[in-house]
Order: sequence, then C-alpha cells, then structure tokens
Amino acid sequence: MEKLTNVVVEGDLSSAEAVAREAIKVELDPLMAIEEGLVPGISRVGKEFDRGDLYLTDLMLSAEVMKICMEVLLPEVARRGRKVKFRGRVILGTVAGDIHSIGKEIVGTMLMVHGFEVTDLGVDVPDETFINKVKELKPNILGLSALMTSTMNKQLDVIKALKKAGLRDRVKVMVGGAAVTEDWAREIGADAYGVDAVDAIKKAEEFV
Ligand code: B12
Repeated sequence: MEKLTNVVVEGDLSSAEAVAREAIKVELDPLMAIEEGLVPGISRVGKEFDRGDLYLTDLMLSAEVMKICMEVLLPEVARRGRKVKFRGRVILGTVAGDIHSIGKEIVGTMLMVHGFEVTDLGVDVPDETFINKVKELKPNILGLSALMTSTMNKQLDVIKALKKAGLRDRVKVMVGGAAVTEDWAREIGADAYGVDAVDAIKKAEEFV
C-alpha cells in the first residue's frame, strides 16, 4: 500500500505501471489498492498543492501516475467482479468545465461490477449531451460528478434542463465529487448523493 501511495506522491511515472502490477501479483485486493493506496497519495498531493507547497505541474504528474496505476487496477476490479444479474442502466459524466475524471471512473467501474450497464460520457460534458443521452438510452440513473465549487452549479443546470425537456421524472439523478455535499444534493433537488464509490452503489441499488 505504501509503495502505491509513494509512487503517486513522488509522481514517479517510470515506476507507476510496475508498482500497480506488483500489487496484483502480491494479491492485494485491487479496489483496496486504489482506495487505500492511490487515493491517500493523490489526497496528500492535493493538500500540498492547496497550501502552495507544490506546483500544478507536480499535481498533474501525480494525477498521471494515478491514471496509469488505475489503468492496471480497474480492469482487475472488473475482472474479479461477481457476475450479477443486470440491475439497470447508468449514464455517468463529469459536468461541463470540469476535467476531473479519476473518482468518476472508480464509481463507474464499481457500478459495472455490481450489475449496472454504465455509459461513461467522459469529462467536461455539455448539459445538452446529458439530456440527449438520457433521451436516447433511457437510463435508470444519471450520475453527475463535479470536483470544483466553480462547476458544481452545472449539476443544478442539468437538473433544470431535464425538467425543461420533460425528462426529470424518468431518471434518478445522483451527484458526487469532492465539491459536493449531501446538503447541496438536497438543495438542487437531486435524488441522491454518493460520498464515495461504495456509497454510490448502495444508493444506486435503492433505485432499481
Ligand atoms: C487529481 C486532481 C487534478 C488532476 C485531475 C486528473 C484527472 N484526470 O482527474 C488535474 C491536475 C488535471 C487537476 C486539474 C485542476 N484542478 Co484539481 N485536483 C485534483 C485532486 C488533487 C484530486 C482529485 C481526485 O482525483 N481525487 C481522488 C478521487 C478518487 O476522489 P473524488 O474525485 O473525490 O471521487 C470520489 C468521490 O468524490 C465520489 N464521486 C466522484 N464523482 C462522483 C460521481 C457520482 C455520481 C457519485 C455518486 C460519486 C462520485 O466517489 C469517488 C470515489 O471514492 C483534487 C483535490 C481533492 N482533494 O479532491 C484537486 C482539486 C479538485 N482541483 C482543483 C483545481 C482548482 C484544479 C484546477 C483548476 C487547477 C488549475 N489551477 O488549473 C484544474 C481544473 C481544470 C478543470 N477545468 O477541471 C481544486 C478545486 C477547488 C475548488 N474547491 O473548486 C481541488 C480541490 C484542489 C485544491 N484544493 O485546490 N486536478
């Protein structure tokens, strides 16, 4: 675990893949490796960036390392996932103006492993794309990720756009991301808030 944390903190691109593969080799649970190894690493880097002790380039390097490790570990989470019956369909994306993808990808993989068919629209997703995809795919749940105080309002905009398109009653809206709280979710009229991937699954299962 410590190696995983350190490789992210140090932004050690050249060792990233090997450290993630080693975690699988020594039979660490891949989800635990992400949540207890990688996430504390990126959180520590985030705090140092916040204090002004690190440059954005350092943060970007650590995020890149995190992504390389996740590319090894997430498929392993999916591969080991229980084969469960189809539970429902989820559309997931990070709202417009926001390019943070890491948490959303963890949530997406976990939902998939728990029997949801997940369509991940990526990051910086325009409101209209969410609306068009809800029309097209008729999901049970729409998941909106926002990591910044400057982009969380977009979650409200998407909910308003759903209402305007007459789709609000047809889909449950679940919101999450570092900037978001339970109170915010209630305030904007979302159906649920997920603090992390495990919570997201719990809430999603209540809707299907
Ligand atoms: C990594 C990172 C980056 C990387 C992102 C790489 C990538 N591909 O994602 C890079 C370097 C690119 C980046 C860029 C920027 N970042 Co940044 N970043 C972070 C950092 C350090 C970690 C985020 C992360 O991945 N955490 C790990 C994951 C696992 O956690 P998570 O995302 O919160 O997700 C979990 C839950 O929230 C939840 N969840 C997430 N999404 C969803 C969705 C649903 C539906 C549900 C139910 C649950 C859920 O489940 C996840 C799993 O447990 C945070 C600090 C922090 N503490 O969050 C800053 C942070 C989010 N960034 C910040 C900023 C300011 C920026 C920049 C503007 C920097 C700049 N000056 O240019 C740009 C933004 C550009 C843009 N337009 O989006 C600020 C936001 C401040 C604010 N309050 O608004 C933060 C908080 C750092 C800080 N303290 O200043 N960033």
